[in-house]
Amino acid sequence: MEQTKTEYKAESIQVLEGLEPIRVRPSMFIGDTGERGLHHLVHEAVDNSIDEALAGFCKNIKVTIHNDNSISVEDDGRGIPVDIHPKFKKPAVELVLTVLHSGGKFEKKTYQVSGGLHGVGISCVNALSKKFNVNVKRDGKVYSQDFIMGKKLNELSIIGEANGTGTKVTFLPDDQIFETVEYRYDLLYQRLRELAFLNKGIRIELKDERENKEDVLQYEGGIKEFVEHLNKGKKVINDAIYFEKKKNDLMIEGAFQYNEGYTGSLLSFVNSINTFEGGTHEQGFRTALTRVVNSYGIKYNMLDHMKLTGDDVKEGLTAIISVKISNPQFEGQTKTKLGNSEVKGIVDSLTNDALGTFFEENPAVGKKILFKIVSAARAREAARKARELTRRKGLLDKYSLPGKLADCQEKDITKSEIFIVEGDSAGGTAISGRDRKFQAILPLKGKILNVEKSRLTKILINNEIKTLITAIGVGIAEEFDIKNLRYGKIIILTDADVDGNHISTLLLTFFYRYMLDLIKNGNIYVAQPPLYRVIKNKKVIYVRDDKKLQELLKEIGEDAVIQRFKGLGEMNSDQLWESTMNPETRIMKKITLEDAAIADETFSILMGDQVEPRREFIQNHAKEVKNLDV
Ligand code: 0RA
Repeated sequence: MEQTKTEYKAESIQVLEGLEPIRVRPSMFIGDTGERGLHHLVHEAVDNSIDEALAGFCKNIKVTIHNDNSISVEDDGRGIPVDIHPKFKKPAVELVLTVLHSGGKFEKKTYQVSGGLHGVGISCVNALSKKFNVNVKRDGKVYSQDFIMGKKLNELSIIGEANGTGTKVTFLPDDQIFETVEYRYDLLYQRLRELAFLNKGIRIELKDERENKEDVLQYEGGIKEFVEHLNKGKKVINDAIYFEKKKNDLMIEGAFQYNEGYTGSLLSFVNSINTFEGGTHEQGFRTALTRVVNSYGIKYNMLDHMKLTGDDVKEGLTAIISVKISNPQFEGQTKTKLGNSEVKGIVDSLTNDALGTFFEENPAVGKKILFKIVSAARAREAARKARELTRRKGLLDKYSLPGKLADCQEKDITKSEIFIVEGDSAGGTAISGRDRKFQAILPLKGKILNVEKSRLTKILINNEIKTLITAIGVGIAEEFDIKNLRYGKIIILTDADVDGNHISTLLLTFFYRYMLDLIKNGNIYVAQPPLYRVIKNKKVIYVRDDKKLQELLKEIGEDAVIQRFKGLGEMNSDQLWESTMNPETRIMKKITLEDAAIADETFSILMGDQVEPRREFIQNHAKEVKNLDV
């Protein structure tokens, strides 16, 4: 007995050497092997250069997407050391690239980007690449070494003379590992711009050789410019306020600006990582800001015995806080919540000092901001009364489920789902196509209210929104309670065209602004209805977009019969079921906080009050939005 057990053990245990574990379980290191993971490789490489820049040795970073979807990341830092490591008898650069987590051993960096998602090291990029080359300029020489799937192909050698210093890595992601190996300019642009905002002065060049496109990202104003950028589509109340403070190991920068809108957004970062789930730094900032405006309001007799709450302060506020600390503890579902308890008090006191001083020195600005917050407080009181009235009339509770809702039989929310469908006719198709055991359908008429432009009082009288709130069951704003959720999956189903996109953006913005916990909890999905139905030899294949259609036709031949759906309305109920609703065969996009935040930003620009940013956005994205009809 004992004998068998031992034998079994010995045979089944594999010793994973070097970078092998990364190739065996890539998702453990880079999150997933889809588009997100693919782009993560670039971020991983860029983070190393950013660290070098934060240490004060590098100013320029260049990211290039080559024709074959390989990537180069080049910087003008000191260059990864090439001298022979005394213990391992190999050049340091080779160790950095072939040993997991070896980078930090050479030098203790102050604010190293290391944490939840990032910081797994450049060796990870090497392990997941079909080809990898490193080029180091140091001591007047150019050194080079190549790798394949994380294993060295040759020894480090000198290939020429160098002017200056720096590091360049070039890698081709392994198509055996990744589901897609095609890079998206817009995704890289988004993150690199964020990094450029967060690390003022650093110049990041992004270049796409596939289509001769390039951008230079450099912001001397740092997060102050970031806030101004986020407020671009909005009427602002004050010039962006910026502060920067240091205490012990912690450095904090904050920037904020009020606009005339009714929603607010606070973005927070720790060592350049977006802490979507918040944490102690956010708590410290909120507490301090609320305290400062309350005491300012009391001092200048502006409060009328009211107490301003965090929600009042947030209305119309666009704020960014960025902290850099040496030992971040990341928590939460997606490891994007800062846990360090000591940070709350430090950020609170630093923010308190900085803002207290600002408000005293700039009384005119202070008063303008106070007026805005006091009016938010009054509106909140009015909304509370309106909500109470609506509730007394029973309009938002489950006894008045909307007539349009085709409910399901299932009460267990781990099994039930609701489709929010654009338009009555598509709604009808979905009702006949669904499995009524666990699928509920709620047809919405046309576009829902733009929540960006209205206060809660007005939002609550809008019929489509009332219907939505009642059907989902969780309530809104202060009354939100996820315990009352009626369906585990809330699925947005709209046409696969620009109007449909617009409607899902409106819905996502609503969820982002008023039912954020549903997004955090992973309850929100976007269905992916097909644009084409292709039949070949009696086999039916549904295709989501033109690109996929071209790929498919290449594969199966041009002679297939192709049906194009102009909208959901053109599908019959069986087709809708098999292509979009059947859990066995459908593909859905699960919405993350990151998606929602991007939707929110795009939305502010597209739906905001000002014309100029909208025009600029449409020009910049002309290719992606060529059918846009706003
Ligand atoms: C360790 C030590 C030194 C530089 C670096 C790492 C370094 C790594 C990367 C990765 C991408 N770009 C980089 N630039 C620098 C400093 C060695 C010295 O003292 O010169």
